[in-house]
Amino acid sequence: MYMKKILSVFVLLAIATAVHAQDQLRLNDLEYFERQGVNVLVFSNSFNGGFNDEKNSGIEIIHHGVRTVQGGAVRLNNTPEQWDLVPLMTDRKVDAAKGTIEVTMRYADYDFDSRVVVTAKGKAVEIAVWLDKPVPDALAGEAGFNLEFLPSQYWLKTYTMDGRLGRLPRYATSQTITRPNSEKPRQFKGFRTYDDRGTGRFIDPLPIETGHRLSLATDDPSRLVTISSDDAELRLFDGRMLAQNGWFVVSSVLPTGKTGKVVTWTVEPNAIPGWIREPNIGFSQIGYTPEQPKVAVIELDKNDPVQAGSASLMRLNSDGTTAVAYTADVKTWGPYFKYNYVKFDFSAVREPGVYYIQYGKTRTNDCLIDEHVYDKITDATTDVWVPIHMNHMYVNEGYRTWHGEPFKEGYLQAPESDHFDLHRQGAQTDTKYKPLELIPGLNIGGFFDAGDFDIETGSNINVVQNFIRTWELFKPQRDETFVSQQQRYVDLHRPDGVPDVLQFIEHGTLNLVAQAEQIGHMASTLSNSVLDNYHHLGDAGSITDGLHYDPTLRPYEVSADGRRSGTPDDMWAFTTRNPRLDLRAADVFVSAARVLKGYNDDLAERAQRQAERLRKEAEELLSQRSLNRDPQADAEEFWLFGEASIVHKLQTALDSIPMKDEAYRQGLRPTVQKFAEYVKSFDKDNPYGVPIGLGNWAGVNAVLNFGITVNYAHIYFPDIVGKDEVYRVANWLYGCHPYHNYSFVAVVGAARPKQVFYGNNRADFSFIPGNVAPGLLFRKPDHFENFDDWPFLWGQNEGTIAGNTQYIIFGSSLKKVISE
Ligand SMILES: [Ca+2]
Ligand SMILES: [Ca+2]
Ligand SMILES: [Ca+2]
Repeated sequence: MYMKKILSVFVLLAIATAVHAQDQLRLNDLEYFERQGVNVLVFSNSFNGGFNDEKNSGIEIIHHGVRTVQGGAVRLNNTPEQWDLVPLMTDRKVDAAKGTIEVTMRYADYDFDSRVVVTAKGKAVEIAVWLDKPVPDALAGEAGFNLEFLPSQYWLKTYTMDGRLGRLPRYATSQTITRPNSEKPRQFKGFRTYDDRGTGRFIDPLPIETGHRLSLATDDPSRLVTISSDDAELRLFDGRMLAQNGWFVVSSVLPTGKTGKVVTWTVEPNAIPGWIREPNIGFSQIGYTPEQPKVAVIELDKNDPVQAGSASLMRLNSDGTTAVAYTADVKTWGPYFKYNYVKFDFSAVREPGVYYIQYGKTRTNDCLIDEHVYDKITDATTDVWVPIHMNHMYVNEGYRTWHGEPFKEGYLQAPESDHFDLHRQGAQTDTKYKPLELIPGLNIGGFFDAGDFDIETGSNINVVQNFIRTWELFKPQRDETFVSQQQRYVDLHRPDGVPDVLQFIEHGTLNLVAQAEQIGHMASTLSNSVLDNYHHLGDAGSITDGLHYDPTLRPYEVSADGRRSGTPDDMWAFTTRNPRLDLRAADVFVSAARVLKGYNDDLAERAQRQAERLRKEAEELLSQRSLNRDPQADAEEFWLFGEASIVHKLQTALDSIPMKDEAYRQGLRPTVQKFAEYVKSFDKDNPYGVPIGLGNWAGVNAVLNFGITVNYAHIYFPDIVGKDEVYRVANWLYGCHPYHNYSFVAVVGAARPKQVFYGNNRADFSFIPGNVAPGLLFRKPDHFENFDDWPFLWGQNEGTIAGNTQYIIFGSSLKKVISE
């Protein structure tokens, strides 16, 4: 009896130890710390995005499937903004035996180096900051170790600091002080994110709480994180006091005059015992036509065993009853990055009706099977998103003004300068204008680039091309928009007798032709001159004061006649000549002249004249300069045409078919055959059957290009690329993708479109109808993400004018295939 008791205690201890071991954070083969429900990443993603602090870097925590914590690094601000300096990671060492990751960071502007060593300690990680040299004097009291928490996952949740209770605020309402600008650490390239209104002082948020032991989300086990430090004070800040895209920040100032291990934190993210992520049943939210293949892709936690035979399609009858329409075994596709995938094929169901999918305990929202489900997929984009992005117009919708008329004072010649939106003005302006001289006539036509309000000339050329293509291929007569160039007024949902696409072509061409006429060639961009209005959120009509900048006046002073001000807010035209851009403009002018003839003959003639002049001059310049490649043009084209070249080349060939003979079409057959194999290859590449991008900007443009080419390959070669293939991209866009199953197109996807997008109204946690999100952003080494409660990450949620007009072509071509 005695022996037996000892034995069972021993066994119990052994079991306890085994369970305990499973609870530990361990450094895995992918070089991050892992336990069930918790991933701690240490600079798997470093601060090297295109736009400074993209809130995607440093020490990050993926907590029960959601990346809720990032920005863990030595930073120079309590609540870093996008253009505050970010550290360059100069070294990263992973020691599997010791269970540590060590990262070396450098701020070259301050010759300041630091190291962060992260070590697994049971359920927690220890984060230690090491300095070989003391903090530079200029950063004393400023540099600290920070960790940032996603507001939308933490607001309204409770916290404790040294036992004191609090609740994290839904909206930023903490307190600030101001300090002299001389004390502000330098921002990116010396730009300033703020307009100090002549005070010479910047805003510094005060902490909400300070102490040594902080538990965040004590009321939510899935978000609970405890941080403690004996050697440093923890300060909790609200980054939204300075910028709407700020996060909650926990920060400890690095001590001055010290070297060695200067700050030590213990960070313990809670793990719900035995947590398994709920299955994500990917399906098309807009539904399915009766004849099309219908396959749901179910994304499963790697610890979630496949439930054989448990997927059903349920039918919601009009008498309020529910019935099983179809049941089948799911088929295993296998692992793809961190999850496991199975498929549920319910193509056999063809009866029109309202259905939902049930897998185990998980059920989806409902969707339709009906032959008309695709009928309206482009309407929100053409009727709402595009007109709202018309620049230099007042845009009204019902009772609401989307924006007043922007940039009434026009555009100034940019002086030699660097820029915050990846542009540059060289020493040569290549124009007759002096730096900061008004270039007349540019404030007409054109489309806002994206979530910002500049005119990217390359993108605007794409937009006009996309609309011309839409017009010539589909001749859409849809008229839901009133456009008056004379009144500079746009009214949504008010037909005016002119097809809207024609008016959009005219609007884009007006700005491009004005550039050619006034500047003599194409500007690379018409953009903000100061960073503090580049990040403007709200009415585009109030970005600038509408008054001409007059440097003889003091800042904020207005001239007696009320027409000029001393506020340097006027937009700039970046005019360094790029003959390749001029050639692209010349091409689009020729097409625009063709389309606009008979509608706006004057503009058609001007476009034709500029096309001929630009082409002649550009060709001369290119031969004179014997340019090989303009690196800037290369960079631009990377953004615009980042898709696989096979798609681009084939699309160009397919577009020529209507102008060529039958022999040409037959000659393309082997290429289309190869393309058909390429299309099928995605069934093996990933569970969703489309090209999935892994870049820092999610891949919807490449997916749309792929989709357009599949559609046209089917239209011209239905025997090689079958009709079933055209639904791949639609399924992906409208909900069959990783992370969640919401439609990436705002308001399209009848039951569950995404709810927040990165548009110019993002601060309202809203969307502009018809916007297309970039989609699934890949975070190294194995995480896909698309936030639907936090709009501010452009790489996953920002619609662009070029991408959204490309969507119109995709949607129009899909409708054409389906209707035939
Ligand atoms: Ca831009
Ligand atoms: Ca119209
Ligand atoms: Ca102004």
